[in-house]
Amino acid sequence: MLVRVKTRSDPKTSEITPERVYRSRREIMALGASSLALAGLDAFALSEDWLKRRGFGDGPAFQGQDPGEAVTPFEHASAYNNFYEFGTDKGDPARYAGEMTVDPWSVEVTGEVAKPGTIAIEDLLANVDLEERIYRLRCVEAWSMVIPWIGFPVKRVLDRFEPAASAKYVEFTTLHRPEEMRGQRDFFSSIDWPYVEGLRLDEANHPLAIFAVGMYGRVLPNQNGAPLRLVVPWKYGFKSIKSIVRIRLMRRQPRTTWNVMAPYEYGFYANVNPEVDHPRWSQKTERRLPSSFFSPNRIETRMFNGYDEEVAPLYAGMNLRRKY
Ligand SMILES: Nc1nc2c(c(=O)[nH]1)N[C@H]1C(S)=C(S)[C@@H](COP(=O)(O)O)O[C@H]1N2
Ligand SMILES: [Mo]
Repeated sequence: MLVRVKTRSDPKTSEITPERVYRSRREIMALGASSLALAGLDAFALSEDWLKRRGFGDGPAFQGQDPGEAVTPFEHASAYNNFYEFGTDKGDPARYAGEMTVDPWSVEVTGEVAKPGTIAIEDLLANVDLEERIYRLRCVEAWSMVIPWIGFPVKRVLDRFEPAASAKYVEFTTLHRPEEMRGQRDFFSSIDWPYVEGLRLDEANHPLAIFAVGMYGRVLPNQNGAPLRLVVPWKYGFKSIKSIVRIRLMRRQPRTTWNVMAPYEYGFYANVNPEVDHPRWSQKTERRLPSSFFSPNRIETRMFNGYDEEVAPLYAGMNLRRKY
């Protein structure tokens, strides 16, 4: 399928309009179903069928690292969300994220890399082995869930573009498409779109940091960040940026959305830490969802969200009260 091979003459992402990407997909489809089947391609890149062929898709398999805690029911994980691009109410993402087009989708990798480029998501995923990882997700708002993700280490993707020795940080950017994301059209929104997050390169390369393409044995629902989102389980949930379209390797620490908006409340590191309170509330405990007024299900928050054995070496010698 030569149409998929990237060449030096390919346009820069800045030149690719959504219509143009759409048209090239239509041209691929015009080749007909038989040639698609021969090439082993789906008309829709990240389908349930595609997941099945990768060994997933028949409901939760739970083959990953099991935290030994009850998995949050899918109905909660897919209905109680933070995705401000679709509104600030917890139910807004499930209500409105269906308005986002996730196919076709491509990701631009740029900055301090030997091989910058824009890659279609199906090509990005072509050679990666998917794994299930059952992780705790701790929101800075003091609620938490346990979610079985399907994904692969972030490092798998970064290495492919050959980060330069000068690369020390990674910046991730969410789709900016106000016509499909009503929160981005909201006149009263205080967020400077698009949503941006970032990690130190050694954090991004840590084996626990993954890109997720699915959860609960299915492809990611749009409200959970389809088709590709970051999951960094030892940090507050806002670091786990959704619906990523751009990855930039950088020399300096990137400016990230919440950190720029309220630096005293949201640090760049944002490691889960029960000893460092948010200025307006304690971080010592959390509500494990599902929870209700009558059974609040309040549990103690753990250092690095319980992943301290794995990730503490990343922060050896750092003052985590100052670098919160
Ligand atoms: N682009 C984008 N990514 C985002 C957010 C957002 O508003 N926009 N919210 C973050 C926050 S605060 C949390 S807690 C998690 C929630 O992920 P979930 O809805 O899959 O549980 O997504 C994070 N990623
Ligand atoms: Mo969050």
